[in-house]
Amino acid sequence: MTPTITAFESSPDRGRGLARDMRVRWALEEVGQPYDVRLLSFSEMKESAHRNLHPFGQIPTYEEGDLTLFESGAIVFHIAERHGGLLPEDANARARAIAWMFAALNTVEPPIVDRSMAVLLEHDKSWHKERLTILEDRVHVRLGELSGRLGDADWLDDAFSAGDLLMVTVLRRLNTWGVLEKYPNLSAYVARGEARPAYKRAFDAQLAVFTGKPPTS
Ligand SMILES: N[C@@H](CCC(=O)N[C@@H](CS)C(=O)NCC(=O)O)C(=O)O
Repeated sequence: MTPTITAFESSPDRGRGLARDMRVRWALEEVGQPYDVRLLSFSEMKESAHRNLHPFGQIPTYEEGDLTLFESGAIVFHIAERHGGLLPEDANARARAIAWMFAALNTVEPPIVDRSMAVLLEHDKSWHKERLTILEDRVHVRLGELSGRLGDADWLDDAFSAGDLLMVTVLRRLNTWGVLEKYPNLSAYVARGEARPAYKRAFDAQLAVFTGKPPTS
């Protein structure tokens, strides 16, 4: 059965891979599962038809037969469980890859999102500069720790996994700040993720929504 995901009809980044349907698209491309996309306007996301699928009125969602999921991490995990290629077979390696999925979403993404939200929504406040310094310091702490752990490895725990997929998409949220350049191994890590054919197909498909041109790959 072909799953259907939801995505922005009109995205703040104009389809440059930051909206969280990108994670789901990438996971589906990695496992070779075709999918359909239903595009939603901001107002449609808040209507009851969509809230029945997503209690918080957001994207992405995932529908497959009588299963409906929300939360990009849960959706990527579901895809990784149902198909080979995104989680190792070995039980301990699999558990570690899942730990990295949680780390990406629970430990690394929150300070990055806090900083982006401050830039977007609080730039006119008198305390903005002071708060931004605090938030940026928190991001640097996490990046330093992650960089130290990755070292010169290609991926976080041996082979590429759903943990890397989520971590790369989380780190890409820093693109507009340019801070990743200070962590050459993390920049190279993100570039390795972006170089994967499945990533490129997912990126092209998301971008095509905004350019109106069909994906090239
Ligand atoms: N934790 C959720 C976050 C979902 C989320 O923030 N989605 C954004 C797009 S990337 C959204 O729908 N924003 C519009 C809104 O919240 O009204 C996930 O990972 O799926």
